[in-house]
Amino acid sequence: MQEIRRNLPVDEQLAILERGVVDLVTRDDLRRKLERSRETGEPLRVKLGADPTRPDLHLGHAVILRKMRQFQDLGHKVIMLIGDFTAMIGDPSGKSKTRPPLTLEETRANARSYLDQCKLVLRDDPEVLEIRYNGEWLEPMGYADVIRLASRYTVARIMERDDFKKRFEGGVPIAVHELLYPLTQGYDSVALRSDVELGGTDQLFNNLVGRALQRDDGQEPQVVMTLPLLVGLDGVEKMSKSLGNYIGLTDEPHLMFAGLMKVPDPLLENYLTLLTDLPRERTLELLAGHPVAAHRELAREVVAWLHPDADPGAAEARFRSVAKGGIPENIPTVTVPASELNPEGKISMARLAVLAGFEPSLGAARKLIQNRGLRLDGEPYLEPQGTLTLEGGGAVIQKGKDRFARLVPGS
Ligand code: TYR
Repeated sequence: MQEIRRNLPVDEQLAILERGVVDLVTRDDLRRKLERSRETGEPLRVKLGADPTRPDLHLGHAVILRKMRQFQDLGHKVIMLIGDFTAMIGDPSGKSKTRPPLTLEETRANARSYLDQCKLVLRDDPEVLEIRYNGEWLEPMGYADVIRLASRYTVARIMERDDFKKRFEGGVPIAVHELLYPLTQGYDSVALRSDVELGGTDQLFNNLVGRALQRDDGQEPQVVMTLPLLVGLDGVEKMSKSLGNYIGLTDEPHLMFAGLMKVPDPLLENYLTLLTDLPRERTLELLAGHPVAAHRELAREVVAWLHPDADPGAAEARFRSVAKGGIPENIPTVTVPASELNPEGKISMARLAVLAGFEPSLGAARKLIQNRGLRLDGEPYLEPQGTLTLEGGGAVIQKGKDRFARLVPGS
């Protein structure tokens, strides 16, 4: 792992930190804080908050985590703030309706998986990583404290926020606790004395509230830095698990490679800037050349970054053989017990797809076949009710482009 480079000249730090950034409030404040940190040797405290409302991260999250990592690489301290308390309120940012609340157990389990995945990108070193939970200061607050917090901001300013305005004007209910969310997030910055807060562009409003509350509290206001929301593989919507247009942070190397080869051409520049360290000149050179070469370099860079221990050529080799219609080596083997066979020694293809873990139920498996999503030994398989006799060598079934299983008869 690269050494931490502390106390670089401020201009060099700014050049690294400003890459890919959308909003920076304000650049002068950041410069001043970096200058002071160089004089005192005191690192900046850089906050990123996350409500553990879902367990899996994707490349969209990686964009912001990379920025956190850049701060760490320069010797600054990043604070991963887990919003175990705020997750119960639910951030209304960008939402058109009230979110259902989560239980404490759900948020705890999500938080564990979340932190494990963050460490794929961040340095797991207490000198540059602090992990905190906002329940620590929010849970003990009493009613009087909450009223005092609420008195520090006006309804007019809260209603300046676009999503609240739209809901209000459209007659869609806004519960009062949702109005408190930005204040709560801002109060976290007061509690943590953060120097910088990072977030996606959807967090600009919330993070500016933090600036105001810190100022009100006599602290120096935090710098607010936002990064673009990565557009997903559909080329339209922001990357999100629920829209299915995502590449997971823990996807296997060959799946990640295949996903990155599918990035729509107009998004290449964005992905190359936000997810690799390639110098600007190299990015421009790639964009001027053939898009397949640009995709390949993007895929190589990202796979090498997130799977540093994997064989760098293997993901690509597997991707190529699958792209040519081949069947890769090293696919999982599933043994089909004799008890699964009917009296004629046959088994339904739908059942095989379930045994291979492609689908959760027979109904879903039949639908997969109906939608032409299943292949048998490389050929499309089109009979939802079809059956098969498993010979000694077994059969290879395939879902979509990249999922395979070899099925062999058991005893
Ligand atoms: N509101 C942020 C989000 O939904 C998460 C967050 C929570 C950020 C608390 C900061 C904070 O103090 O992504």
